[in-house]
Amino acid sequence: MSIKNSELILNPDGSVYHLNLKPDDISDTIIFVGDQDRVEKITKHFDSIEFSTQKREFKTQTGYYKDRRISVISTGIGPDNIDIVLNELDALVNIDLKTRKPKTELTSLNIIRIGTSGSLQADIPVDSFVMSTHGLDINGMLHFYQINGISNPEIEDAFIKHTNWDKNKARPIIINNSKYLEKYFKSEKVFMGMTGTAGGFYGPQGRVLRLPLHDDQLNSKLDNFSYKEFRITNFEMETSVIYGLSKLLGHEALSLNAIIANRANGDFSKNPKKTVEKLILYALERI
Ligand code: R1P
Repeated sequence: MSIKNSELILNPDGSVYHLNLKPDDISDTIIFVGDQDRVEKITKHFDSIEFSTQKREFKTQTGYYKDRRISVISTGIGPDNIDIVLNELDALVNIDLKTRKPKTELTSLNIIRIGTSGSLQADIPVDSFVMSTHGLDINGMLHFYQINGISNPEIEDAFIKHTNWDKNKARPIIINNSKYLEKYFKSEKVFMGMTGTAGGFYGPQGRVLRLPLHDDQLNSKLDNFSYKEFRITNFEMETSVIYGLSKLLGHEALSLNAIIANRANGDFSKNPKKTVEKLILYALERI
């Protein structure tokens, strides 16, 4: 059965609906950034750029860094955008866009997120790097898929108990990174830990401007959660869904985070651009 036009939407030129991409436009190694202006901060280090496009916040460039063909794509902000980006990238490699049928031989993409994030731990300072060993999903998007078997119920149960998690909120899900990618990017320069992925920037990450929070203790409960060797190191808005959808679709994914704020002691980086640039170079050297 072919996938209907309303479900897999293609533009008149045959590209996928939001990303504006055709299969040949992308590499199987893809760097995700949030900010569309960060795409060129990465590709300025490339030896050549063969393809560029942009639709809305989704900007893509593909080119060569040394002998590696790499695509860089901006995902914008939040789990909802990752749903679009990962499903459309997967369609580019794993669905025949002419017959609109899934391919029998599947391609696995290598996805590396280079993001910014706030540390939740006083000992993980601004301007450091965190590699997400797990994504702690507290935004609920993944519950719309069949997620049995991709998560860590034992750690999730400990987290639910520790935080007295409200049953009206989606059950937290904890998903592992790609161990295959981890070994290329791990070093003494990088902190390792669980990354909380929220579905918003203010209330969902415990920031109060004018609205009171449902649970004003949630951030401190996240700070002091520990289970075996696991603790929650940082907060952002994409990692858990990148990990979750990648596991479901058969792709390898790893999230690297430049720590630009420290929520435990209130610090903010004096030069976040420099920290992001350092993380970009760190990632490119190892890709
Ligand atoms: C919020 O300001 C955004 O910054 C962080 C969050 O995850 C969210 O997307 O990451 P990026 O810098 O990668 O966008």
